Amino acid sequence: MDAWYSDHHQAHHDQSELIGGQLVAGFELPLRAERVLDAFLEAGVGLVHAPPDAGLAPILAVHDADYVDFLRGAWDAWRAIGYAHPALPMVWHAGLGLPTECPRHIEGQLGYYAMDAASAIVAGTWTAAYWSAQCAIAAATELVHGAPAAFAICHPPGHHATARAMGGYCYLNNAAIAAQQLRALGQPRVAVLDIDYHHGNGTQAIFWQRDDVFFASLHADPHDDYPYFSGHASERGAGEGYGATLNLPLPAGTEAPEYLAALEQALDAVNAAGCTAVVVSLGVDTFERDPISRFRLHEEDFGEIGRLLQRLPRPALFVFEGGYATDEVGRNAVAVLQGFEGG
Ligand code: Q9C
Ligand code: ZN
Repeated sequence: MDAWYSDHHQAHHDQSELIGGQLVAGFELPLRAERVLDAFLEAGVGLVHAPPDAGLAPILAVHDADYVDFLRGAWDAWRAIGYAHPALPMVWHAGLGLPTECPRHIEGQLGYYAMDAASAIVAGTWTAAYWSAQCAIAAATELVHGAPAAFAICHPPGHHATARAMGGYCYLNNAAIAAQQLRALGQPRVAVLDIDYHHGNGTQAIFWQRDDVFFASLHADPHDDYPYFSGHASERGAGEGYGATLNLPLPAGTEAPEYLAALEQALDAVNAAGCTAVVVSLGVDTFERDPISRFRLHEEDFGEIGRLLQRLPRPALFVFEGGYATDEVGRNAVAVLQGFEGG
């Protein structure tokens, strides 16, 4: 399979992150995508293309226009009041129990459009997020033209971003944009299978009330891990979308046998849902030495995951999400693709 990668992703760098109350250099580095690109080329999986510019329309098919305007202008507004460090939200309206309006001040807007303080905005964030989404859009478009599989080497990642909020290192939901693009180009029912360590809350929320996109996710039990407020097994979707969401939370310390059994359950559900195309949110932060996660998958388990994914419908689009063990992230992500292709 071929991959899509844009050098513009490097513009999103030097974000800060609050860990245990301390502002530290973030885990979410451009180096991660570079390692994935290197491993993809080294393994000879396929060609790598730079995405063409498909414009804002496929992004606006998923995200609200006011949120997109905020993302585009946030850094300049932050700079204009004299701040030079990465922009982080510090005030939220959650729990106030009153209706609200979008603030005019950038500090208020940051909280209005964020679910957490894990997604700093720096000078190049919009450029990088835009081109990350373009990688997913280009790969989805390629699938519609007949390729059985493709890989979008997205950075920054996307699956925590909702239609109108950033969070969890994510700004634009690349997987959701790709799934919507597949729908727009004629696929009647699309699945999103999310195998990142963290629940894909953004993707779930975007398709929560829809029956035409089936969402299945394996992730850390949200009672104990980020994003905390979604990903419980009881969440099944609503309205038309009731039954088109499947959550399989797993405990801290989960190893390959339990993980692969849950993956088989998700694959059964995707196949039973009669989907004609699939987007895989490919996070490899399930790795035993991932610095922010608590599953215990070994290097060789990623190939096995890929082999199990052969049961997915075609075409299949892999969208890179999390994975923070920088020495192994490339090999682990590419091992899934190689397993999928029968290697
Ligand atoms: N103690 C993705 O993998 N903070 N995002 C976690 C851990 C946010 C992860 C704190 C993690 C976001 C795409
Ligand atoms: Zn993750």
